[in-house]
Amino acid sequence: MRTQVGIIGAGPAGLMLARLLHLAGIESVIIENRSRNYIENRVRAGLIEHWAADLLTEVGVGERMQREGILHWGINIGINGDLHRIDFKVLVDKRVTIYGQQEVVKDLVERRLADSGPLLFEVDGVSVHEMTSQRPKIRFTHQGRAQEIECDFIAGCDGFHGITRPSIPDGVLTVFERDYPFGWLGILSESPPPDHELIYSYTDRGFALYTMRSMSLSRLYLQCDHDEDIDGWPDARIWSELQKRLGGSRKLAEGKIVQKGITPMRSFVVEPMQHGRLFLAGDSAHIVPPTGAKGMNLAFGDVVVLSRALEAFYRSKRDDRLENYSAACLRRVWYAQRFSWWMTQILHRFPNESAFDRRRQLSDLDYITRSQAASKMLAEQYVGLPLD
Ligand code: RFL
Ligand code: PHB
Repeated sequence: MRTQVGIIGAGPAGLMLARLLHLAGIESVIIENRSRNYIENRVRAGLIEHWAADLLTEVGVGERMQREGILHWGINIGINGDLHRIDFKVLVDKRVTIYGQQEVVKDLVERRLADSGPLLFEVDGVSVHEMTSQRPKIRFTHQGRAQEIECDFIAGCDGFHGITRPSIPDGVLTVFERDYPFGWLGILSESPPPDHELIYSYTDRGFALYTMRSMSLSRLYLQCDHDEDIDGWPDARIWSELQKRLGGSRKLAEGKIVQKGITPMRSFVVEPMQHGRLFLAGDSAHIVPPTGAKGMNLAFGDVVVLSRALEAFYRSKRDDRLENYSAACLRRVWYAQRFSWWMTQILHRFPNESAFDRRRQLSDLDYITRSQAASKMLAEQYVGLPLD
């Protein structure tokens, strides 16, 4: 096979990149190692920044999101049971959209198939070759047959556990990372959320987040130990802890738990996000803890930059934008890293924290809920900084 851009991974990054390239008249092939059913049902992110929701609409995949997504013009911060609202409408006149990542993936897959663009599921043994040549190659097996795609460029959109980042030779990438000594236990429950907007709840028992996929399906998270065994969390214990961490500020209806899992928390960036003609985008290049709701949005940001650079290359043979890809992404990436780290560190309990640390967190929370300048700083970053 021969194509202009070989895309590894059909997550938000790979699928959006393929759509943007299609609109620019650039061919691509996407390969994905999971099944269509698997990627369309994987429960992950649920919050889309202002500009990213506009992007989905502009590229022609926003129709169902506009019907089924829920617009939020603010969030609540709970401080030991006292709720404080941060009003995005008043502060920055922007909103976020609640719409599941797997719904975004379904819409993008459907669009890709309507575009008649190649999208191969359940590929195996993927490897990349000759990254620094003019004709990099992707090898893999599909339906039992060995295949090779010869490309002009390769986009590594294969997530944090993918193969593209580790294929870059030693010494090229610098890693910046931080692990957090806790995780999030997340559930999906067939019950209404406690509020029509999100509640980020700081409590002496640890952090909890109350969000939703719809007004009858709640997505609820509890801070837990990083090595916690899910079997130690029967449903009754989860509900009891969620009730306590809401601190009576709202009524929490309990329902049937339809999904349950533990997510580790990590901050991670590699620099640069490119090597020769291989470009990393989304989680393959960086991970944020979910507290700031930035991961999927960052993935979209990267592929917008990459598609513009590829368009400049094919339209006018300019490679300066490709050369500058990493630098152009990293400013946004680091803003999101800092924001996600900051939200994480003001809201969670840490194993070796002192009484001083707890007072400092409370003071930070008090400041962001009382000072207009501070709440505007939070709002501006939460709804997402626009792309340049
Ligand atoms: P993905 O979604 O991981 O997609 C990568 C795809 O590549 C495939 N793959 C391969 N394909 C071919 N060959 C290989 N060798 C391959 N190896 C892997 C995978 O099967 C997969 O289909 O990465 P992408 O596209 O960069 O998208 C990133 C987002 O998925 C991620 O950042 C977000 O889910 C993070 N995140 C959130 N982001 C938000 O913007 N808002 C949120 O509210 C939010 N909440 C969350 C989150 C992530 C969470 N978890 C579970 C990590 C909440 C949670 C709990
Ligand atoms: C989610 O809807 O899953 C979600 C929302 C906000 C976050 C993290 C996760 O900060």
